[in-house]
Amino acid sequence: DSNELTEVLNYVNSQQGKMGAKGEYFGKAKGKNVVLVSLESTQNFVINKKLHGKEVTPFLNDLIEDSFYFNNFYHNTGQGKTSDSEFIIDNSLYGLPRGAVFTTNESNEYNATPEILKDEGYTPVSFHGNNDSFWNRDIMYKTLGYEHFYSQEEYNITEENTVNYGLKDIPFFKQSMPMVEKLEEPYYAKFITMTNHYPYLLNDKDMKMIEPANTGDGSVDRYFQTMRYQDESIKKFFQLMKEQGEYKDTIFVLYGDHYGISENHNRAMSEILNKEIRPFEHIQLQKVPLIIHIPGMEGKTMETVGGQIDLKPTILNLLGIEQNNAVQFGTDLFAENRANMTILRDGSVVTDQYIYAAESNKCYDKETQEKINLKTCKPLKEKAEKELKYSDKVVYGDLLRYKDSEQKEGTNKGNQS
Ligand code: GP9
Ligand code: MN
Repeated sequence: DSNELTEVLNYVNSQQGKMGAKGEYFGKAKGKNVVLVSLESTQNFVINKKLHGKEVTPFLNDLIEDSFYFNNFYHNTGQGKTSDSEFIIDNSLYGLPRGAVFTTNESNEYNATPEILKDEGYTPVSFHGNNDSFWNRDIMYKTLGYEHFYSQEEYNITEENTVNYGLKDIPFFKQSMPMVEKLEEPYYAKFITMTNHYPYLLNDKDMKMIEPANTGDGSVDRYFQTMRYQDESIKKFFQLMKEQGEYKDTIFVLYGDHYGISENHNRAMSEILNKEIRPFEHIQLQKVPLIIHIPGMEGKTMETVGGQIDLKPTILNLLGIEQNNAVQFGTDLFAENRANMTILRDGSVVTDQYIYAAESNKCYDKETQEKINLKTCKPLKEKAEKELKYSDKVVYGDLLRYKDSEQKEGTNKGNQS
């Protein structure tokens, strides 16, 4: 009931930086288009990685130089994979401990970024070359406030331009451009890539721009090829955005949606990384890249520890949209007083100093990378349990329906003061 909502709000309010924390970039991208690019299965270890003497992500490596690049950024997803990342990013709530919130709680009341931005005059849309009902997106997107979903039916799909789940990334971006042209500005447009998806297939020889790795584990070996292909597609997308005159009025938020290489491939991964994969490394492998590119702004590597949960307040703050009394678990990644940490869906925690690995119940010192007394991680473990429980309460109890319209007004229109 509404008392439960108050309890959650009190918790969120009591946590460092959780609510209302603002970074120095507040309002710096006011009125700009927002382009989100979901990088399928893209883990951070590929950034600046060389294989056979060649960069795996040459375009992203260059882009990072002119962007805010967060090198301690984690996915917070669970079983809902891509759909969890979408949910977390738009709501600053966690996905569920089991299943996908996109399919189990699609009629809840939310206060998602697309809905908030629509009230600010934005056009919120999503682009993806798979059928619209995958992950229940057709239903959930309406709930979250997307105005339109450009899915499979709106693309020209042939046998030649598809692989695995659907349209390949290069034709995906190319065919999206005329649809982007028609969007009323400013827009909030999400592009969900797909080619770098397990089991990492490319049917066209020309698209294999790098030799596979040679661990003998086929999916790990091919991962670098589909990753290299994805990088090329992003490069082409940026070129097209420039050619079409969209680029300079737009901020770009590129992020990895979740891990691509599971624990089943630890043997091959230890070969790739040249070290044993202990729980410490396993957690570090949950890092995904976050690149925030604002044309005309200088690049900077950001060390702050964060996750997808932080993107909603980060984006809204860049746009100068104030959040009052928002039920959200993330903090503006640019805020100096934010708690330097993130919580993974399995209850693991990463801070600037420690890693708590929930599955194995182990505590590590980040600097020495050595296991330390579990007691040190106990407060982190407890905080994670509490926070995940509160988030789950919001979703299972559909608590946002108790947020009265007055409160909602305050959330949405706070920048008018
Ligand atoms: C499917 C694509 C992949 O449309 O988003 O989903 P995933 O399996 O990564 O959750
Ligand atoms: Mn995915």
